[in-house]
Amino acid sequence: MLQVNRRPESLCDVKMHYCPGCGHGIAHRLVAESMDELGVRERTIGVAPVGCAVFADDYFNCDMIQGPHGRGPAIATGLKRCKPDCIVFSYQGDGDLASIGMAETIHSAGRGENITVIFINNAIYGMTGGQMAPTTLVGQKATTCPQGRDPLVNGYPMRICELLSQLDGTRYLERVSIHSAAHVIKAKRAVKKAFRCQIEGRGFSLVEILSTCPTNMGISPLDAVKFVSDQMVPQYPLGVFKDFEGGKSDVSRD
Ligand SMILES: Cc1ncc(C[n+]2csc(CCOP(=O)(O)OP(=O)(O)O)c2C)c(N)n1
Ligand code: SF4
Repeated sequence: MLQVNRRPESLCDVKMHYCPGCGHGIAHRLVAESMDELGVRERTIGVAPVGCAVFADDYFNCDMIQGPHGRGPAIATGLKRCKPDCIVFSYQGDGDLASIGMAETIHSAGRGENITVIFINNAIYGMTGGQMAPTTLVGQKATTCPQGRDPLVNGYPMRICELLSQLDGTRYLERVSIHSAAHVIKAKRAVKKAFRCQIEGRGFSLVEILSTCPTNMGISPLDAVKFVSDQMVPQYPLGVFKDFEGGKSDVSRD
């Protein structure tokens, strides 16, 4: 029988611990397929975050290192500078990347490090029980804003791609989503292109993936998908914010 779909070689043959309907598993597959298709698995080093993806080193079949509490891009910077032939990616949630690790995110992007960041924006802190994230929507309930996020008290959600697009060091920034099969296919293209950006030595790349956390959104997996498409996408418009192919940055690493 012809096998049409199979587990990518860059994913270990183990059960993942993610909740039903969680977007992390899909995002992992897209990263793994990209590594396979670009033939870089054996020279790739991934940095795992704090948050639910803390066990990513059990799942990706490449070299991995732990980079807790938002330090991912700093660790990725060190790895890439010491081992320029390696492909280095940091995999981070919105708490990890946009809260605890905002400084590392901005400064690695500003320096134009030739690394790839995979940013999972599920609008909430997953692992620690549903606290408000920098990306939590106005009106969205979280354990630390049980009445819903109020901008007067909690401030406004942060759009990371838009923020980073102001920095000359960034070469490829795209926001994608996984709320439908068609969007997953587009997300895959973006992840692969981000890796290609690094392989070609062009500089900092980041793909923001709008994702689901049904457990802490307190809704079913299907409703979580709807939440992403109906609530998150209007707040976080999908698209390319910086592109090294016809891009806006003038930082040259060629
Ligand atoms: C009570 C508590 N507050 C803060 C932390 C630090 N911390 C570890 S993971 C995390 C949130 C991670 O959320 P996110 O990065 O959005 O990833 P997700 O779990 O949603 O994938 C925080 C704040 C902690 N471990 N415990
Ligand atoms: S808590 Fe949320 S982010 Fe974490 S595994 Fe469950 S669904 Fe995924």
